[in-house]
Amino acid sequence: MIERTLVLLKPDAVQRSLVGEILTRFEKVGTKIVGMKMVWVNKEFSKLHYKDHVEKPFYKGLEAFIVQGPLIAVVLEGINAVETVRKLVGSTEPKKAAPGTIRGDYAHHSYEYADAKKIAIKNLIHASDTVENAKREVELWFKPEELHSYKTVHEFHVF
Ligand code: 3AN
Repeated sequence: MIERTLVLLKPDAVQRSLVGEILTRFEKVGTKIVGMKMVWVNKEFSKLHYKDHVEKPFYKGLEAFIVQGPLIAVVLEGINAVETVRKLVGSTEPKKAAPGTIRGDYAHHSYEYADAKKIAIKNLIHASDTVENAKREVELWFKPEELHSYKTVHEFHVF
């Protein structure tokens, strides 16, 4: 039941200075940061990360966006962390994301607008969508020695 999941605070989150506020959301709900680093990825790495999307029409814009500046890669651990984190992040399209979710509170970009401007949808975050993808993505982004096991002071109440 205790899972690890990959979260990326994409270049828009970094450049809008939202890193602290977004990380606070995950810390408040009690998920534990077990790995974190700033990375500026290239196109080759983007293709590995988004391997299921490379053939899709929106991939070019998505790639241009993800390589455009540094991002923060985070591994979070918690009870059903994949599902919990996706719930906090909200729907892929910020316009539709519910208030209270990260995308719903900090963005309002739409597919229609992004398509018309031929740019990627600016939705601040990537979060692994399945336990299987989480495992693959954590291994892609982090070496085993970059991930840490430790106790938080409030673990007694959360786990
Ligand atoms: P999520 O990140 O919410 O899991 P996915 O995995 O379906 O969404 O898509 C990966 C990324 O591709 C999204 N975060 C978004 O940036 C982009 N994307 C997905 N669908 C579209 C679309 N129809 N038009 C433009 N960009 C898209």
